[in-house]
Amino acid sequence: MNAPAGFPLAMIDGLLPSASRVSPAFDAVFLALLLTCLLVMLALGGAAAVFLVRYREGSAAPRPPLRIAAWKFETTWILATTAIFIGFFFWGARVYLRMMSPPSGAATIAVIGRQWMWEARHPEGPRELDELHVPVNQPILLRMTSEDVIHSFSVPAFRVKQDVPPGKTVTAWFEAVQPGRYPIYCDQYCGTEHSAMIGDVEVQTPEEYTHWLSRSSSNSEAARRGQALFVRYGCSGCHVGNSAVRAPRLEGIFGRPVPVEGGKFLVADETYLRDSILLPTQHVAAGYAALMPSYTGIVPEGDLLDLVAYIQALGTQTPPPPPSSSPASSAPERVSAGTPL
Ligand code: HEC
Ligand SMILES: [Cu+2]
Repeated sequence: MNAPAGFPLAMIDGLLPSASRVSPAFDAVFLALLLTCLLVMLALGGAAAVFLVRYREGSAAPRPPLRIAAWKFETTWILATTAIFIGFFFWGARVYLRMMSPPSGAATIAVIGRQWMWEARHPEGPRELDELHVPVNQPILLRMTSEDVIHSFSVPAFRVKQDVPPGKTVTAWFEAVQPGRYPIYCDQYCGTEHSAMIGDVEVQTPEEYTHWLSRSSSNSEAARRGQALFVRYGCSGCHVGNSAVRAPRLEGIFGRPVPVEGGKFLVADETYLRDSILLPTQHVAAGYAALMPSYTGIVPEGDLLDLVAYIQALGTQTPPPPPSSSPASSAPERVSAGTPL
């Protein structure tokens, strides 16, 4: 990975990649503090061990009176260590303040923590789950909230860790200096699947990022149109939570194998979704009656693409719990609520 200058820092880098603008400064304080404490510990422990043996009761070691006054020795020792550790305080505070003050011109991305995923919303439109695409060498300001309990957004490679409590917006910033993938963790125990609340930051070159952004923006626009069409063509009447007709939920099916009549599994890719809409009797979802009407000649090609984009966007969601028996009237709202597009 990207090794910062100097031996001890490179050593840390071998254990933990350092990929942000502030991480060398962070590592320098951390390592200097660690080494100083280690030296002090060895010196004190060593002296204690030597004195224990040498001046044990009955030993022949000479015990002449001290040649300097004890208070001089002790004052020097106390002042010197105090100065060193106060020095550490100011050094650490400087790095901390730098980490807490986003540079002007940082690009803002909203991050939402919820049990158990990280959602990122880019101001240009795209949303992503458990992934965060950012351009290299560009300061990024994260404005973070939680929808339920305390989470903690952590990217060790960037030396970023920020608790995200509900009912509050907190910020963190970083500037990635090396393209690559770096793990995101939730660092605050937040329930059963806390350990699964992980993801990746994908640091891209500016060209790759622009490309990703435009592709995702057009996808997300298509999905937004698709969401409206899903209601307009009446799909939501059957496919949403508590409808009268029993139809499969479409969240989470994209890209996954779905069971069809006859004991087979088919991957729900674009072709499968297209066929399901135009020729629903061709592959009937296992366990469901073939009640879905054919939309051949009803849904034009462009709308079909948007509907598929919508189902694809639903695909990143975890499937909802099985439908309960409450009234169907609230059905259309349930589609739009919490649907990342
Ligand atoms: C009258 C109710 C009804 C309507 C309206 C309806 N569907 Fe369906 N849909 C079903 C049923 C029932 C199934 C399961 C049986 C089957 O596969 O034919 C199904 C299956 C599907 C599948 C395959 C799911 C899987 O798990 O294999 C997709 C995709 C789908 N519908 C999309 C749509 C879209 C998009 C629309 C609107 C353009 C729509 N449906 C309108 C009832 C409906
Ligand atoms: Cu969490």
